[in-house]
Amino acid sequence: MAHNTLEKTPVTLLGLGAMGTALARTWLAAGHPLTVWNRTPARAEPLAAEGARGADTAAEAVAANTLIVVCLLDDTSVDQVLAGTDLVGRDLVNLTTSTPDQARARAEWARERGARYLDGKIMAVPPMIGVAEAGGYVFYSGSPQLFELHRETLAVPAGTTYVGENAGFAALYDVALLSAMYAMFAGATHAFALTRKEDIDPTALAPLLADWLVAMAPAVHQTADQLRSGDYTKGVVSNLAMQVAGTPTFLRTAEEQGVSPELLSPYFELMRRRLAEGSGEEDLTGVIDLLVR
Ligand code: FVH
Repeated sequence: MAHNTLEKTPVTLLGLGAMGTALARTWLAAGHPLTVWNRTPARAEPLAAEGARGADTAAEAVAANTLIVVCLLDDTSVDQVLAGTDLVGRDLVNLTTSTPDQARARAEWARERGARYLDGKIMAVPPMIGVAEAGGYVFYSGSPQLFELHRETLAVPAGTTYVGENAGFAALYDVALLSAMYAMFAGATHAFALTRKEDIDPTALAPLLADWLVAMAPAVHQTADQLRSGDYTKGVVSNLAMQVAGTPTFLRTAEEQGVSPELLSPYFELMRRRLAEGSGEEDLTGVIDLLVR
């Protein structure tokens, strides 16, 4: 289908790594006039052939449009790339991974340079970009007016989830979800290690693991309800005392299988500490209080 590019918001994109390139292709496919710049110019060439305008410098790319999207390696590279650019009157959308404090500092940095700022954190890998059914989305935080103004353009590569005016919140949600993901990967790593030396096909274990993790995931809703009410015994099915009593079985199985318990032990230790405080009738929720003290 032909697109009328005159109706589409022009976009400048700085950073054409795996993610930047995927983003660029979706805006081009949707008919947005696109200006691109990358430190290594060769990465812009295929996109130029697909209709993007390649800028020679980051400053030239920033001068070309009002909406500037940045997708670089880290906050330091954002500093380096934007250093020589004039951001006055620009709408800066930064999709680069950072900490919440870095995002808030970048918002203030942009404001001092006369730009409006929106922080974005991408909950997707490059193949999910532009594929609506893949479920990828981007957390946005910062100026609500800027989000509304550019919502349609920002929704082209992936879904949009606005999480508040505090510019650090997109990064906080991002790191919270990814931290949970790494803990899940750690659990799966331990499970595969336990069975590694046996005549057990990992491809037979994998679907069982995946189904079990999916079945257990809704437990986070009960955790959230307990945190909100402050009653960690509400709706408890398997209390802390029972779960701690089971931990020697896990540790002994690891030993029997010749597997290091180093991924499991820190969590078990926290469970034991919470139990020692007299919280045996609670859920695991009380461990959160041990962490934030
Ligand atoms: N790829 C992924 O799976 C994840 C998914 C979730 C979000 N992340 C974040 O997205 C940012 C960009 O990631 P990426 O996948 O595009 O990363 P790379 O392919 O490594 O490309 C990095 C780009 O950054 C440029 N760059 C790096 N350092 C500098 C610098 N000092 N000055 C200028 N540009 C710099 C690099 O340029 P070049 O190497 O091609 O010259 C690439 O354009 C990132 O925050 C992820 O955490 C992706």
